[in-house]
Amino acid sequence: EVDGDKVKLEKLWKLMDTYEPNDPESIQKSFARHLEYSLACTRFNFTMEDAYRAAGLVLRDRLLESLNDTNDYYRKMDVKRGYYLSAEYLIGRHMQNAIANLDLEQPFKEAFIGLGMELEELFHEEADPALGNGGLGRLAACFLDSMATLSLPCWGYGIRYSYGMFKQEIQNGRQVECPDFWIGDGCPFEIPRPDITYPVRLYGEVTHGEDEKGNWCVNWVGGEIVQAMAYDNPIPGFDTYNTNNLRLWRACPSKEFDLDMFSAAAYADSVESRRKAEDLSAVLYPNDATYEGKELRLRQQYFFVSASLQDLLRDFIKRPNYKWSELPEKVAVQMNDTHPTIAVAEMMRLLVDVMHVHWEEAWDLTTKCLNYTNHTVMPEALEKWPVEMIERMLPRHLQIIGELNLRWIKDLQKKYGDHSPVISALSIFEEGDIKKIRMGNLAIMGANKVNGVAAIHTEIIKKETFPEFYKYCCDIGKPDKIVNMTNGVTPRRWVHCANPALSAIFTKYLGSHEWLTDMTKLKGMLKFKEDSKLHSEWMEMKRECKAKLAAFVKEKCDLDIDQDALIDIQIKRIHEYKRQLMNILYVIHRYQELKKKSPGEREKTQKRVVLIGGKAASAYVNAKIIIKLISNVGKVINKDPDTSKYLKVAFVPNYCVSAAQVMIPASDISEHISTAGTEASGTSNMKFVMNGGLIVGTMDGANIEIREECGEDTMFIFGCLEHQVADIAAKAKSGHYPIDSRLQAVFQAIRNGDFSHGEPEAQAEFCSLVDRLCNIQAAGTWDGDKYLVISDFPSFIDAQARVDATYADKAKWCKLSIQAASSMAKFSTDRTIKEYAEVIWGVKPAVRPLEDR
Ligand code: 73E
Repeated sequence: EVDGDKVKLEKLWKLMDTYEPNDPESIQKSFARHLEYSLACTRFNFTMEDAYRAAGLVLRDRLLESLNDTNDYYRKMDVKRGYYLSAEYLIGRHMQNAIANLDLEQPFKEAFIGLGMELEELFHEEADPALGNGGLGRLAACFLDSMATLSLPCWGYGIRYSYGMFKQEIQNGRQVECPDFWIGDGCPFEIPRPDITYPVRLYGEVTHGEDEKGNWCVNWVGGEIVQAMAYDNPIPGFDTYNTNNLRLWRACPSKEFDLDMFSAAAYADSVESRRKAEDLSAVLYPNDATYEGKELRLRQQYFFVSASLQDLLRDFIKRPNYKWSELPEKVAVQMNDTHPTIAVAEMMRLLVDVMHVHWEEAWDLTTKCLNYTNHTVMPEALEKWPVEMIERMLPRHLQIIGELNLRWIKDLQKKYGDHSPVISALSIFEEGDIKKIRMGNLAIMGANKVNGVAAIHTEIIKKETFPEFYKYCCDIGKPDKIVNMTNGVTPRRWVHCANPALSAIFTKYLGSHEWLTDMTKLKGMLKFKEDSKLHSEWMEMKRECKAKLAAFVKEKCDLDIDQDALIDIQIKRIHEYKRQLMNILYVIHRYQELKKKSPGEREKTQKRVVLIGGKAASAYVNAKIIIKLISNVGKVINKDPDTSKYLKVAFVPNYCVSAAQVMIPASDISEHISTAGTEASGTSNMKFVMNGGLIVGTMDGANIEIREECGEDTMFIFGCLEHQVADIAAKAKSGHYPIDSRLQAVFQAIRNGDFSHGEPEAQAEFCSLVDRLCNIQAAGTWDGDKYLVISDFPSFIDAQARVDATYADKAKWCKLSIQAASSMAKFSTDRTIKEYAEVIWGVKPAVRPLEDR
């Protein structure tokens, strides 16, 4: 810090006694200044990208004022802080959202119109930061928006990957992954903080010694040290002066040079090893809901967890006269899935080894501060790291985990007897050829609260994923250690920004935009649900969205779509459990039915455009074949003159947040059709309904709760229920698994090569998909139709028929659309985050008043 006696702080202070003015002319001036002085362009010669960047800097100035003053306010009020630890944030583009949340829409629009520029054009210049895979990462981003909007003193911590989620290109119907260097020439919304760095050690060994006071202590020494450097991303709240922070860590070489190395011939090696440190935060692993035991991934996890905990503890001890016993009154940490759960051991290490807190007290503090969210019950996603790997990379943490487990097992033995089977299920260590550490068990043990992300999911966690834990919690009188926190989405991005026409309707009919921070206000729309004036405005809104979608599909797929058709969309990661395969099999069935009809009969059928989009993990063979099948089916159907007027299907490449913002508002129907009990929640289902789309869905994840809120008539439900799955699978194993004749006809067409375009490879792949579904008994183990596509297919056809019948009555459809969209209050992340803050974190709003600077 500068010397306050010498430097004229008061004078400096007075120079900035006001905030940057927000009238259109000041915005224009600020824009011109940034063009010239920040970007070194001239005011007469710049590109659209320069204009975007300069506009971004205009916003950044305002964000910084608010971020700094919010931080000062939180510090002054000495409030309890919440910290969200997530390996992923799928934030999407900043600019439009920042303008809306800073309440600058009007002046910005005027300012840029005055300069002859459309804001929309600027928005398109921005790269879409995709530092996440799918729902889990997007949820984290929506959470940040709600934390800021609710004026909660909460920060996000994560990794600043240089390469985000890959860009998906489709070449000859197949996915090709291209690197996404989203940073390009720099992101104007982030603030690099070279002054905020922490060392993170990896590998090395543990030795014992004495500290300065002669006390016995543990030292973790050697190995390599990487520096974590902070990049801050201001997160403005809507209708509040609070701006929170998303702090992302970038790996940099350590600051100290090994001078011996530099003087020797090893100079080049030394530089190379420093350069390698940067690999740590280079790339996001593109796996969603699956897990690979890759060493670099564990390094990434430890890297960001260690830096984040060091940062938040440093902030805690900056407070005058801090006491460790106060930590749980000042700090709550949320671990987003198992990815950051090494935090349990790292918190212990920092408290015990670095801060010299006694083990028992450190454990008490750790288990009071940390919380864990589980996002999936798919066994392949529950992380387990080989003990050998942890021992090499984090030797001290292995000791800590070993000690924690020892104490834990002793406690369990006292309760359940020495040889109870419960003990091996609850142990952090999994025995076997390769001994492993179960991160889920470590997380639950170290957490104050554990939560699922939808009602059905939380019940499955209790009964199936972690039944022994739940029983233990009940036995010690704490059944509410496991709680439900149903997911949500932010209405600011997903209604107001994505669908301005709908936002305007809500505001007009409700008389204010209060619904944007209190979605229960939307209930006020229900009294207009049969109002013919609203109907025509609502349909006009849909037409507008469909026109934007049509332009988008033309650009991305070179396909013309009929804007009067029913728009049917399935966009999400490609995964067998999400059953995109069932969707495309149905499209083939629909095509076959159309072909059977006379031209006159065809005239009477409902026109449909089916759009499917999503990325497949690069090593996920079946998911990639499904993409190819969808593309190929599209090629056949779209150019068939008998049917193309009535049915079109396309695979939309590179599904991402900005694509979602165009596609979701335009849908009539969207598909959320996972096998019951497999999709923890789903969140796009919520976005579609908020935009007036209806859902074809299974009784899975949040679909169940959406239906409860909106009414059974607004959802086209089909398929078996979660409790029926085991029975159907058991019957299938014993050979009873009938295939509907309509599905057999679809299989036959695929086997005939109707969609293979004479490509032998595709033909073999498509047959492999079909064979696998039909293979109900493979070598005694059931590896056939694991996700019950065959079993659910007939009721899926019925559901689609109900869709067509309902859509035929336009007024009825419109009424259901209004009814559903107006009943979605529960699915705002404002509600979700309020629950986290109240039930889990104990963090209260700290509303920053607007004072002169
Ligand atoms: O059902 C979604 C859920 O809506 C679930 O599959 C997803 O999380 C969403 C938000 O709660 C999810 N993603 C992952 N696990 N569950 C995951 C796992 C490993 C790597 C990346 C993502």
